[in-house]
Amino acid sequence: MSSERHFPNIIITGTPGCGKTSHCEMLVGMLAEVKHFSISDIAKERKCIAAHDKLRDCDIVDEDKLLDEIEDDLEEGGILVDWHACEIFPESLIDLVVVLRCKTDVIYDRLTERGYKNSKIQENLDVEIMEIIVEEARDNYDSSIIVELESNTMEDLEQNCDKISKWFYNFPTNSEN
Ligand code: DAT
Repeated sequence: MSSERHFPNIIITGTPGCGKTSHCEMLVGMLAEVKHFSISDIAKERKCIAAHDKLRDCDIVDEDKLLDEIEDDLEEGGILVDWHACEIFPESLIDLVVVLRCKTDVIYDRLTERGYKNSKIQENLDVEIMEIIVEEARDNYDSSIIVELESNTMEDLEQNCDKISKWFYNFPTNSEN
């Protein structure tokens, strides 16, 4: 955790469909000081797409370029990073990593509604079942800054955002998740 930043940087991560964007949007409404950085949007806007993976039907982000683009903002603080991966962001610039967790039937329904094809839904269900994103967080950040939160219901969403906003305002004195 850095004592230089006035406001913390928080990664909101998790399997696609788990509610990252919904959490960030609710938090933006609750916390006047935060900026929502949707990494997939920023990568497109700032031309950080290295290629398109046809098989998986997803963009491959040039992670070094992307990090160069947003590093100054992260140094200032108050950023909500919204992405399904977390490892590219240096630990020195991150104060909290929230990994959203979802029941597989809930993710299945959300991704079906989004129009994903079956193979892409299955791939994402595997990511959730195998806890790939939690493992990635554990491999890259101190366990004291990682928190897993359930995101199955609207009640979960509201409670999670309450927790995160309390933590946000207690920063930097609060090292507890
Ligand atoms: P992500 O950004 O992780 O891909 P999202 O925020 O776009 O996910 O959410 C996908 C859909 O699920 C969207 O229709 C909103 C809904 N949703 C997200 N979190 C939820 C929650 N905790 N309870 C109910 N619906 C939720």
